[in-house]
Amino acid sequence: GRLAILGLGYIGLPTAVAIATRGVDVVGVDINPAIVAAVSRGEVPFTEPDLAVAVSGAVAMGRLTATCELPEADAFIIAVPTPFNEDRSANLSYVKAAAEQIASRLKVGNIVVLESTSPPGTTEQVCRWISALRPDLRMPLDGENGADVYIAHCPERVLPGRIMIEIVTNDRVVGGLTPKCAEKAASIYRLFAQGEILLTDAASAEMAKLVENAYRDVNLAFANEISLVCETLHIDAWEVIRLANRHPRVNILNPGPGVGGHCIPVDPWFIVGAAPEQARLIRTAREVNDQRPHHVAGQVVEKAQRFRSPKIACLGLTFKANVDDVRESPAIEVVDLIAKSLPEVEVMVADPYVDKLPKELSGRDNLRLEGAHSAVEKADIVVLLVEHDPFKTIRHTRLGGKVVYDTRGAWRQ
Ligand code: SAJ
Repeated sequence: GRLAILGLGYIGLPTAVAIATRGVDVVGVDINPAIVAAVSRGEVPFTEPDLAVAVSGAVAMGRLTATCELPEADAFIIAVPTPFNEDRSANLSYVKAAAEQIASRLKVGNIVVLESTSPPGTTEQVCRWISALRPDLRMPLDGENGADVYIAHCPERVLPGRIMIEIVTNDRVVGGLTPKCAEKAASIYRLFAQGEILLTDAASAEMAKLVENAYRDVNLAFANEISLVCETLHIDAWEVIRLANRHPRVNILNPGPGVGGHCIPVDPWFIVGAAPEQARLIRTAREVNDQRPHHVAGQVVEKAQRFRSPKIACLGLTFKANVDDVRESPAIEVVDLIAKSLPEVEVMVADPYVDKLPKELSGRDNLRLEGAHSAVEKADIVVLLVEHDPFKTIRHTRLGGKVVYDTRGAWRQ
């Protein structure tokens, strides 16, 4: 059989490899010719531990190919982005385009799986988009007299930095438009998933994924709020959290400069959008977390007032530790706010995973990239924004006599 995956990003490519290494012919499809060219050469256009070797192996074995043109296949997996619009509603244009491409290739017996994180009802919408273009096919929602194709939602839930492990070991939720659809889609995940496969309906699967990320967001907001409260009361939040976490049923996360990444700052809004009156806590958590970069930047600006012409070193730009992903990174927002508020001040940024200033920062001429050690050496104020492993050893040797603002608690003890 042949399986096509639409979208060769952080989810699509690892999934393609996982399935290809189980002896299935996998075609990866992407609208970006540069990504298609890279994958065809056996290369990965981004960094994720163990992915590169897996891709080059699957391509060398002839099991994984890449193209811009969707071919016919037995099963299709949609793994395209679902960003949000200005008004925070979900932008489903990539999903719609994928569904329409699939419609043009669909044959009786095919399976279509939506993996992209989506608002409740999107899997049904995918069915309607396909149905509109293919009135000749009986769709799963058409009633009891059997369907020609099977449509389901199976949300990805892998953690960046651990994708190659989690894609195999995580439990998977598979929600079908009908029970038969869920069964059919599950057969794909049984190929490579070692975790349990949990069958449900499509809307429950959609909602479960959103709830997972909203749960984490609310918990992060709680930690960030504790940090804010403690700061106001001149109490050490890290010490408080360390102590509270010794309670058997308390597990508070680490406060930080904000919540980034492509999922957690976005997905809770899909819940708020679906039930705005009811989702009050979820909305507030988003607002608390979105406020963090402003608060952190404000603290740095305040510390800078103590100096006549301070030099500031900001360590870390990515959205979290030990990854090279700068999407929705609170660290970038903090750096931008500092550089904007202090146009006369020299701001040095260091990140071992970033070799050129992200475009959001390229317009600020008081900003420059610098090696971590020399930035720290020259700086009066050192701000730790991301707890990359190489930064953890800096404190012992180089921080004496400087104003240090450790937003991650990585230099404590
Ligand atoms: N962060 C903190 N303090 C902490 C932990 C994290 O400030 O104690 C920050 C990180 O620095 C980062 C943000 O939170 O800015 C999110 O990082 P993360 O590691 O919690 O999550 P992601 O965005 O890498 O991946 C999440 C995961 N979801 C959950 O843990 C519920 C992952 O399983 C999902 O697959 C992924 O979102 C996704 O794609 O939806």
